[in-house]
Amino acid sequence: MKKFLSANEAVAHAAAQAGCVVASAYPGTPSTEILENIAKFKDTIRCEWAVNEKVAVETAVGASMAGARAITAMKHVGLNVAMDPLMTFTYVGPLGGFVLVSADDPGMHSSQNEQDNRNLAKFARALLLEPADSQEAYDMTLKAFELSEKFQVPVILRLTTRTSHSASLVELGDFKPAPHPLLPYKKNIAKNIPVPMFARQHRVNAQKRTEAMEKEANRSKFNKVVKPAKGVKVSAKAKGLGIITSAVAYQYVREIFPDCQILKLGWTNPLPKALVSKFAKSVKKLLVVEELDPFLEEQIKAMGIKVLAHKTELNMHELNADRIQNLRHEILGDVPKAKVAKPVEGLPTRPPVLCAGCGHRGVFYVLHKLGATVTGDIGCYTLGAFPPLDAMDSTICMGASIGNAAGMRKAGLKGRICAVLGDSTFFHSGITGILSALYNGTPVTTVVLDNRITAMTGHQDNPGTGKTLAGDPAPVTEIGDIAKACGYKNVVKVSADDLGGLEKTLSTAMDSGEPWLVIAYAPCRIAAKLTKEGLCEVDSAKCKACGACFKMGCPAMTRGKEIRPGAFQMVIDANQCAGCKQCGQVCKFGAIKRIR
Ligand SMILES: Cc1ncc(C[n+]2csc(CCOP(=O)(O)OP(=O)(O)O)c2C)c(N)n1
Ligand code: SF4
Ligand code: SF4
Ligand code: SF4
Repeated sequence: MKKFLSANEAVAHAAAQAGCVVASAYPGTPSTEILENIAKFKDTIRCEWAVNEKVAVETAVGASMAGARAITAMKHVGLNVAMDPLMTFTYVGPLGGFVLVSADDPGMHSSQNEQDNRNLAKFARALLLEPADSQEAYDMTLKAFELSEKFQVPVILRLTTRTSHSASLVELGDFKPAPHPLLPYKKNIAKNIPVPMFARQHRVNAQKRTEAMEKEANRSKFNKVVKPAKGVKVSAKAKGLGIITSAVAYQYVREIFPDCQILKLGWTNPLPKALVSKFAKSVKKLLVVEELDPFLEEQIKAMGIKVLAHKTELNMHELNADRIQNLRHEILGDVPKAKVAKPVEGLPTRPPVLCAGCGHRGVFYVLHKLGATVTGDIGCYTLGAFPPLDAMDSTICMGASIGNAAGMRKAGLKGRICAVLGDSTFFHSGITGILSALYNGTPVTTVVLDNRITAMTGHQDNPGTGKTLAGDPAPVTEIGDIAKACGYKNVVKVSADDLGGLEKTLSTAMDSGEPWLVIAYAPCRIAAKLTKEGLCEVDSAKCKACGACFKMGCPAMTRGKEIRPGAFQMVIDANQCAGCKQCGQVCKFGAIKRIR
């Protein structure tokens, strides 16, 4: 059976076919659809959104220890959160096959950095597979469970945005999803409790395991020499040039260097050194093309193999065929430089904005008005950093807002300071932050923008939504209850659409010299399907074109009539307005009315 699948979907199908029993993940672009598609096989795979990547990995580790095949998936930065269990599980080793999908984001389409997690796979002494398309994502995932059991090693499957999100035909074997039989669990403290006396032996075993894996990598069908296709004319300058490449970079190399010998690597840690040496000897000149860090190149050079140097910069941002053409232009000089299409001049730019009626908008409007230094976090609300809201000073990683605010306060920064994060981020890694601030007596005001969904990654459920990934009812965890249980005395819930209430609460909190937790509540308009809930209108007879409402930056607001030079009345686009009434609260002239 053939299906048109993205690599994320292909991984899900392969997990089902491999008889995976447990799947646990935390959403993050470009990995999110892996678990969402695994959930379609919920009759055979128990799948769940964990509250963060560390818990997701720990859940999969537990399942593997119990003898079940398990998979976990995350975006690249998620692996930073999960490194602690991984770094020790790699010593202990799986029983049931354990596969961790890391979806990296070269070019930072939707991330704060573009770290190359192949380095983390090597660091963790894990087995690393790098598919170049959906078929390989499928084949490698299937094989990954076997390899994990054979070598008792965590297997990391490294996808990237391009592979995760582009679709191609996948030949799926005929299969009926069925759980793989559990491998028998036996209590074994020497294996599963790495106190130093056991861990030292694990370390030695990990070394031996790496050597055994390398031998198999040299024979693996995922590492192969690809010769020019029949009938392809070899350019005189390309004769004798060999290229080592992996993952999606292979697709660009194949397109731009169709007349060269290619060593296409799919199993890249441990590096199949014998195969690399043999290939290097078979060619006159060797080039390495890979996306992001010189992960392969540095190891190949360390083997004493000469690799062609080039000025064309490749180890940063996402690769594409144009960049590889420029490389060929530099090295062989038999193709022109790629023409870079320029954007059409004069078109207005369209910066990303919070949706019309988004509850986050009012909070940032008020924080800006109060002149607060705002340590931000990761979610839709990061958009509060941009004009006209202009109300965020920092964003580092999920959960960092509270620690950042505490650090600023401890450093002696004067004035109002406020940490802002979303509900999913609070559950992910905010709880420890508020606890630490309270314990250390740091007067931090934390605002949780509680829209009851993990919005930015496409509206996934979380412990506050009352629903699991499978759609079953779940207990609703109240953020205020957590704060109170931590010992917070000042816990207040305000409507995020009530600008007056927000201003009063936030100024009191920030000026109090005490730790506060403020919950600004408004459901995400998109997730709760409230985009047509109401409608506001501007009375042009009353609008004085003062411009105050434009400072909210709602995309439903447009410029109307110019009644004085440079002064425009505001007009509300009825197709976009969600009727949140936030703008009406800033108009001193009473010109904005809710009409529905
Ligand atoms: C460690 C890590 N995991 C996952 C992500 C992907 N991600 C970005 S924002 C976000 C959560 C946003 O949800 P929430 O905090 O509720 O804010 P909202 O988008 O709903 O406003 C996630 C999971 C990430 N950036 N970092
Ligand atoms: S009421 Fe005002 S702020 Fe709210 S969506 Fe409509 S135009 Fe935007
Ligand atoms: S998706 Fe929801 S939380 Fe995100 S900007 Fe839109 S309304 Fe706000
Ligand atoms: S705040 Fe009121 S008066 Fe000023 S531009 Fe907006 S609608 Fe017109």
